[in-house]
Amino acid sequence: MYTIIGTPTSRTFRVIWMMEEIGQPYELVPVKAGSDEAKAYNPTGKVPALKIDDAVITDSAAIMMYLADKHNALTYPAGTLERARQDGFLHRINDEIDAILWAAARHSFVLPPEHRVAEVKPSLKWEFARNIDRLMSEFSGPYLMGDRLTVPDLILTHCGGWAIAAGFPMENDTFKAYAKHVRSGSGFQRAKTR
Ligand SMILES: N[C@@H](CCC(=O)N[C@@H](CS)C(=O)NCC(=O)O)C(=O)O
Repeated sequence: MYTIIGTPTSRTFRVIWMMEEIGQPYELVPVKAGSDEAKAYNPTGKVPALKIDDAVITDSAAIMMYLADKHNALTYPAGTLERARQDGFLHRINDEIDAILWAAARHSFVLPPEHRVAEVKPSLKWEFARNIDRLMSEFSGPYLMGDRLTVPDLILTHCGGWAIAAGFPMENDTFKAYAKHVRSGSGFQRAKTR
C-alpha cells in the first residue's frame, strides 16, 4: 500500500492523479506543506512525499517516474530514445514552466515578507507565456510524446491549472485544447473527486 503525503491543493495532486491513472490503491495523509507534520516525512517540509513501507521518497516528478517504471505505465522504457525524449520534456517543464510558477509563489507567499520582490512577477508572466508558446509551436499532439500519455503530460497539465489559479496569462489556444483533452481522461476525473 502506498501512502501519499501532502494536501491535494499542492503538487501532491500530481501523485494522486498518477495513482488513479495506474489504478493502484493508496492512502492520503493531507499534511500542509512546510508544516512540522510534513517535516516528519521530509526534512525540508516539502510535499508531496510517498511512503512505501518504511521508506519515503520525495519530489513529484521522481515519485511519478518511480511509479511509472514500477508499474510499466505512462512511460517509455528506460534506455530507449523515446524515454530520453520523454525525460527531456519532463526536465524542460520543470525548468521552464514549474520553476517560473514556483518563483511567483515564493515571491507572493512562501518567502518571508522582507525577501519577497513583487516587481519580478510581470517578468515571470512574460517568460511563462513565451515558454508555453515555444513548447506548443513544436507540438503535434494529442500528447507531448504523440499518441501516448506519459508522466510529463500530467505535470504540464497540472501546471496549467496552477497558472490559472495564480493569475498567469493563458492565451495559447493549442495549450488550452491540449490541457482540456488531458483533463478529460477518467484518471483525472477520479483524482478530482478524491
Ligand atoms: N520539486 C518539488 C517541489 C516541492 C514543493 O516545493 N512543494 C511545495 C508545495 S506544492 C512545498 O512543499 N512548499 C513548502 C516549502 O517550500 O516550504 C516537487 O515537485 O515535489
